[in-house]
Amino acid sequence: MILHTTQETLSRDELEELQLERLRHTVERCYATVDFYRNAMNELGFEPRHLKSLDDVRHLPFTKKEHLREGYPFGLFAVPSDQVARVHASSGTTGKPTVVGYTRQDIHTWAQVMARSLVAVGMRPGDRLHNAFGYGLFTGGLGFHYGAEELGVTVTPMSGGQTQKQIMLIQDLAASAVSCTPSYALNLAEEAERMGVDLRKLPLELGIFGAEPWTEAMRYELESRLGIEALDIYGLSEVIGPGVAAECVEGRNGLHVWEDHFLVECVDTDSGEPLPYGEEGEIVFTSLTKQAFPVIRYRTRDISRLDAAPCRCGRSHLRMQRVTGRSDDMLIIRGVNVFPSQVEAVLMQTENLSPFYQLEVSRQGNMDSLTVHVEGSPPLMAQGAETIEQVAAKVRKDIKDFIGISTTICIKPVGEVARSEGKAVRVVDHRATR
Ligand code: DLL
Repeated sequence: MILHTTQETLSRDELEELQLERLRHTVERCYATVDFYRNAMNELGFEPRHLKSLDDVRHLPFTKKEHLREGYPFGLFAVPSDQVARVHASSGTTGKPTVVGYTRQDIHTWAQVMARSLVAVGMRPGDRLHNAFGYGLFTGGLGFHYGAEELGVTVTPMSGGQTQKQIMLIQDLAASAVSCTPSYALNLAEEAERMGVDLRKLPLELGIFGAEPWTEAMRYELESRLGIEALDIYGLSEVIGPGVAAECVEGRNGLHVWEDHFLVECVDTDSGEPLPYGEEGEIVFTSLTKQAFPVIRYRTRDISRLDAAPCRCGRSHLRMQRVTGRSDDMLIIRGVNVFPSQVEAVLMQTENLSPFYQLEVSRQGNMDSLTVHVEGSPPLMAQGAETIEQVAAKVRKDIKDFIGISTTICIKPVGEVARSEGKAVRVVDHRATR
């Protein structure tokens, strides 16, 4: 069986030649058809003919979320409306969502990169996927659905919610893989335990998780509680949806970016200057084959690193390391930068805590304060206040030692931290509402 497509194993030279040809085409189309891109290029004195090599990408303007908002709803579309076969939208935390569009060809491209991602994480035709990503405006559900069908996988279009029913169907339909956010996977594990269903004894072998940051420690927690191998998949609606990059089961160390479709850069968050491989910065994508909604140098705000080292799977495409967090989720607590995932890593290494947590930020006077709400295991809660306080003191000390901030740790009984059905809300920031 062919395990990966020939585009995944092109030599660097072949790949870059293909990328340059596709980049030229994309830039020309954007210049010719989208006012925003033409104006932005004109402002920098850049014309499509100036694009001589891939390195010239750094002379192109960045596209930011606010530009997409200003263009709401169709301002950045590059095809007439009768060629748009579908739209999706990403939920903005405030105001209008961002609308993205696909031609029929784009939907085909998306299905292909998703099918490729599913192969990378270890799925094969004939497998059975229980897809618990939300169907609708969110790209998760339909992205996985089309990719699974493209590959020849049987898909259960479950969507989110109805957790008990999900457990029943995973069991009865003998799912071999489940896809959802890592936080919802935890929710599934907990519900199964409550229902007396041992997921580890079922045919379920693989979890494909993404759409939110998660840690290595969370991977091991999910693997042991569900009896699966848990792999990471990445994407964003502005670029296509899920399937921009995926981990491979052979390497389990970074996500291969499908570079024949998405040109990736890692830039300094403040200066926007490209960074060498290995350095942490903001990931930026330029779409190379999209028709309806091409993006040029889209600033994802996702923080990661690019890795050009060969992977044992044989794919030649660069890997991006697990996303640590979004630059806009980064909390600055009394001058120290903190990502929720750093707190997660400390919580997950502490015995007797359950992995459900939420961070609450508030301001007293001029001082920011961070309270970590986390659930204790039932045995811990049964031991009484003194023992609970000892665990809280240890977590407080570990966070101070590893991250450098003082926190208040609030250990609660099981069920008192909100459960997620999609992307978990990790931070409640009361400062933002002032
Ligand atoms: O979350 C697409 C997706 C669906 C990806 C299902 C993976 C699985 P958006 O709603 O537009 O699209 O949100 C995109 O989610 O910029 C990241 O901040 C975050 N994100 C996505 N995948 C990962 C991941 C979908 N594997 C935003 N690790 C992105 C960390 C992720 N963060």
